[in-house]
Formats: sequence, structure tokens, C-alpha cells
Amino acid sequence: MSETLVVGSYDGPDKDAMERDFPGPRVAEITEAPDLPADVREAVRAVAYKGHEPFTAAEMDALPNLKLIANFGVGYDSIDVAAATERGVTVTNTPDVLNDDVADVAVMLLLAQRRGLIEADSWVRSGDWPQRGMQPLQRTIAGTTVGIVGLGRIGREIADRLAALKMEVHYHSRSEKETPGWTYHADPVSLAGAVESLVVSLVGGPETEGYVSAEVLDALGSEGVVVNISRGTTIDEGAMLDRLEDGRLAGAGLDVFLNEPDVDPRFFALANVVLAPHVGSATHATRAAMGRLQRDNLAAFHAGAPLKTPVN
Ligand code: 8YV
Repeated sequence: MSETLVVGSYDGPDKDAMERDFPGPRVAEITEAPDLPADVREAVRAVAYKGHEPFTAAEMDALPNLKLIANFGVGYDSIDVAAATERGVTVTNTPDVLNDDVADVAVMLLLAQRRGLIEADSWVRSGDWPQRGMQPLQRTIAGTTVGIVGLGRIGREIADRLAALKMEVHYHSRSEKETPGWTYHADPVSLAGAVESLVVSLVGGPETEGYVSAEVLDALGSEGVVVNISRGTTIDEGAMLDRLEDGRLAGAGLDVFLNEPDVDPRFFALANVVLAPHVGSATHATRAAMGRLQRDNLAAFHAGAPLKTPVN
């Protein structure tokens, strides 16, 4: 169907399926859409969107017959959904199929930071273990407190896993949820003040920008570790770096950054951080499921059937 403009790069089975099911115009980034010939732009009714660059009203206006943006990813903060709604454009995303993998990465980062995995690996790999003796002692996980900021679908999976590690779960979200045994905090400062580790699992976008503020990080304190698997925007990154550098924060485990993949080089000099290149959903099975859901939304749209996972 040449009415689908495919944005971004797809690999492996996704690439083949996209080519088979939705042949037609392709661009690497949505900013190239306005440069397409007018007849191509006017034919576009759906966009298969894979990317984290802003998809703004200007690009929507360059596609006058656009009705659907099918996003590859659960987070759609790069898409101006309000502008889409105003223009009668529906946005779909790929929720749920990635919850387990993203939650696993949150746990991985927390354990790796708390138990010194990066240092442990180099302790052995360097061949210096005989000279260096034992690695310094690390911090325990079981019996300690953890706060989840944002108890959505992924946040719940994280909390379930950390509860299984015998952590005492606290959380903050817009409203209190059905969570026997977990402690609700109406504001993030109160949450951070009550816990030893903080895991950020918020949606991205303007409403959560800098939500984990300097004040929240100060409440977490010099023994505290922060983990972020959401978006780089949800934490005041400059405030976090200041505190990681001078010891007002014990450490961090981060899968997401401001301006990624151009990560602030201040992170590279820090021994108290564990860093990952936005790999939350990066497994064969989950990426295949995300691609499938994106294509199912596109297929439903072209068939005039109800969309699988609409956002607006
Ligand atoms: C990305 C993610 O979509 O789903 C999300 O919101 O952040 C990731 O799964 C992935 O990096 C593909 O762009």
C-alpha cells in the first residue's frame, strides 16, 4: 500500500514484513517528509514511525491526507499528539509487549549498581585479582526500600520483580492504586525521602520533564541510587550529574539520557554509574512483537477495522 510512508530503519524480519506489507515511500527521518514530491505526500494516509526525533505539526501538515501515525514503541513523547488530534490523525503505540524486558533492565541496572558488577567484571578480566585481593564490599538489596516513580504497566512489573527480591516497595503515581503491601506517596519528594533506591518509570513528554528534580534527588540522599528506564527528560540530568560527582547521590543505573545517543561526557568519568544505550526493549522477541503490533495497527487502519492500540 503506497499510502504508508515508512520512517526509520527496520531490520531483520521487520524489514522484510514492512517491505512486503507496506511498500511505498521511505525516509530515514520524518523531517524529510516535507521534501517528498507533492503527489507522494498527498497519497500518504498512514505513517509507520520509528524514531525519537520530534514529529511536529509542520511534518503533519506536509502530509495533508494523513490519518494514522503507527509508532514503533510504547512511548510517543516524540510525537505531538495534541497536533495530531487537532488534525484528525490517530496515533497508535506498542504497549505491553515490552513490559517484561524493560522491567528486567531496571532490575539489571539496580543490581549491577548496588553489587558493583562493572567493577567486579574488570576485577577478574584485568587479571589483577591475585594482586588486588577481594573487591570492596557492596550494598545489599534484600530488606531495603525501593521507590517506583510512575506505577504504570512497566512500573508494576518492576515493582513485582523487586518485591520478589524482598525489597520493601513504595511508589508514587497520579493516584493511589490497588497495591496490597506497597506504600503510596502522594508526592515524589516524600517517596524519595522514604527509600534507599528510586526507579523512574514515568511516561516522557513535557508534563514529566525534570519530574525527578534536584529536590527529589536531595531527598533520596547520599546513600541513594537512582535507576531510569523511562526517558532522559524525566530526571533533571544536570542536577543528577552534580550530585553523582560530589557524592550527594551514591549512584545511578541509566538506560536513557538527554540528547541520546550523544550522552553528556560527564557520565563517562563516573565510577558510580552503570550505563546502557537505551536497550530496555532490545531483545529479538520483544522487538518482533513491537513490529508486529505496529503492522497490525497499520493493517487494521487500511482495512477500516478498529485499531489495536490507539493513543488518542
Ligand atoms: C524504543 C522505547 O521504542 O518503546 C519505547 O518507548 O523507548 C523503546 O522501546 C526503541 O528504542 C525503538 O526505537
